[in-house]
Amino acid sequence: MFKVGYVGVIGFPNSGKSTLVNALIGEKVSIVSSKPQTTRKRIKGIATGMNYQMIFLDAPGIVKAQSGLNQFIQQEYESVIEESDILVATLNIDEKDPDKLKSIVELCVASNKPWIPVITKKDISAKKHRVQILKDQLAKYNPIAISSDKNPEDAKQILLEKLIEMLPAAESPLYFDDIYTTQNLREMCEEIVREKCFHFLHQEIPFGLAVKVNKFDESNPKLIKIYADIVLSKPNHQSIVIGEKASNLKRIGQSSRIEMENLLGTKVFLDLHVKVRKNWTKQSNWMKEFGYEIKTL
Ligand SMILES: Nc1nc2c(ncn2[C@@H]2O[C@H](COP(=O)(O)OP(=O)(O)OP(=O)(O)O)[C@@H](O)[C@H]2O)c(=O)[nH]1
Ligand SMILES: [Mg+2]
Repeated sequence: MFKVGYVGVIGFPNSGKSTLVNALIGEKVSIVSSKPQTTRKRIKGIATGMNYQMIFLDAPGIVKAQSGLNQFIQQEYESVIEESDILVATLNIDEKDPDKLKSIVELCVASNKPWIPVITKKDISAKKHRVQILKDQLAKYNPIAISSDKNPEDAKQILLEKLIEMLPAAESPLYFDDIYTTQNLREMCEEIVREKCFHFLHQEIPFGLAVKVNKFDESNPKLIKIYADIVLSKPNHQSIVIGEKASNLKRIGQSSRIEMENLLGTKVFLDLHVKVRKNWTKQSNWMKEFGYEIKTL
């Protein structure tokens, strides 16, 4: 019997959702950073086996908001919960706030869907004692502890097997077995630049930052030319992103280009500019332009 289903990965910002999805799929489908709110739009990652296909929906971290970019993010993880057959809830052992644990359990129970709590970052040695505490607290939901960053093999296999058991039966897979994400190359390149911005910039800047690829020129298969903008919501962030003698922009560009070359398997020419669209995170037309469209009910 073949099995197919959507597995929504939910949790608070920075709890290790994207790292877990990448580890389960064995490919980098979703960008990762040490700063919260890295993922903004669900990322689809696909794992296909002999008798199953799992479509992981890597959701943005849980936030509450009435407007702007955070409202989009809230709608996004809420619809991931709605559209999933199974939920995986990530709970990181270094989370200090006990209410977060409670609220994620409540969210999963209220969804009426089968779900698995996954205790993440179990390799953080200073917090090792928290693994058992969380396991005890979640005992009735059969949690799995994992360190997706380090050596995930054992726990990853157990988690995959549990998920396969829970998948609904289906006639056939939804995607060809060599497809591991539904993102196109343009979107993946935008996300790569955004990840490098998270890496090289201060915490407060990336929230108001979007990346837009304006042109993706594949006419020369040996050198793909990519023209992209880093768009900021605050004018005073421009000089910080560019840096002294353009040092930050150069670092962001260089490491983005290397990763794009790996992804595309060819040389890349990357033309990167910094622009300001004041308060774009609060304006629906600009948000839509950058791919973050709020649904009106
Ligand atoms: N030590 C350790 N760090 C981890 C592990 N998993 C993730 N991290 C780190 O935790 C940080 C956040 O990881 P992400 O995967 O981006 O977390 P996320 O839940 O997707 O975050 P948002 O998209 O912002 O909601 C990164 O710095 C990761 O390297 C783990 O198993 N062990
Ligand atoms: Mg993420």
